[in-house]
Amino acid sequence: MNARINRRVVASAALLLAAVTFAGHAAAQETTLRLVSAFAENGIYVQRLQPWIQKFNAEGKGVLQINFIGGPKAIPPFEAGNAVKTGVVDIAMSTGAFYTNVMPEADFLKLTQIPVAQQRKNGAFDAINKVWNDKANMQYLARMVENQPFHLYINKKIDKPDLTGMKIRITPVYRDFFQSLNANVITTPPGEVYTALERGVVDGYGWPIGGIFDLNWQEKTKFRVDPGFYDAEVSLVMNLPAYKKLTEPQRAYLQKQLLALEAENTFWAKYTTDEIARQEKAGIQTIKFDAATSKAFHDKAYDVGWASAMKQSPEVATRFKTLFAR
Ligand code: 173
Repeated sequence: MNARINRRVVASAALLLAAVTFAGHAAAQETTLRLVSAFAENGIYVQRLQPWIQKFNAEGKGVLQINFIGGPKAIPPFEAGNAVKTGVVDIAMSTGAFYTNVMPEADFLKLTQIPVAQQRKNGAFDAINKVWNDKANMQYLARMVENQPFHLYINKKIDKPDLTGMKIRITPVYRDFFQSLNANVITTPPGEVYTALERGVVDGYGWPIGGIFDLNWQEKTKFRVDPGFYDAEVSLVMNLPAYKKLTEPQRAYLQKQLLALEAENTFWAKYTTDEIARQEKAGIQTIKFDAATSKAFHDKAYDVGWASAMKQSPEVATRFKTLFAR
């Protein structure tokens, strides 16, 4: 009798212990990743990111969570890449041009001419990740902006692609191209563009087709030069050790949400149409060249961009060039 009770007590104690251990284990399995944005919190990119994070956290309870730390007020935009590389944060939403201080190859992603869905199929995505892993200690997670060509916005009228005597705000995206058009260039993060325009420190700036209203630049912008060139790349990048530390279910969950994020990229085509109309309504005039000059302008952007890439990192640029081509 006693022996039987004892056995039962022992059995239920063991069960309880197992349950507690399991619960403890399950709780330990939930990981929270710290995410920063190199772009403004009120801007379109963070606007697109926020609902994704909400869904991510709602569906990822007990598995994986994301804690949005903040934008440029939390971290200077040109430091977000280093913060990911060193593990100060787990994930950044940034663009390669903002972390050329980690590796020059980061800025090559503006040269892709195929959608990210196709990059995943043709090997470009894996090739990018190999470089990001090896040189930046990063996992390249997902590209959340595409179909957003860059443009030159200026306050002085030009009738040919010659920027002699003009000061243009840039990031590494535009440096070689605008210099090849004789511009004087000044690098600033987006947060300094408005003041630079207001004070006449610059006569213009580079930016994608969408988003100039986010920081009120339309107030200080007279002309947009067409055509656009390259494709604005905004992506999520993750500290590689943090990525490797994820369990198999966590990584599968992350991957599922990343692919869902990229599937939303159809948004950008309509956004472009809307932003063009909005710019026109705001009184921004379009400067267009004749067909031959437009083609030469566009071609020159890519020629100069790839020549610069080849100079900075010939082996990687060679590999990327075929994989990024249409
Ligand atoms: O102009 C910029 O600040 C820049 O390089 C960029 C890159 C991607 C998206 C938006 C802006």
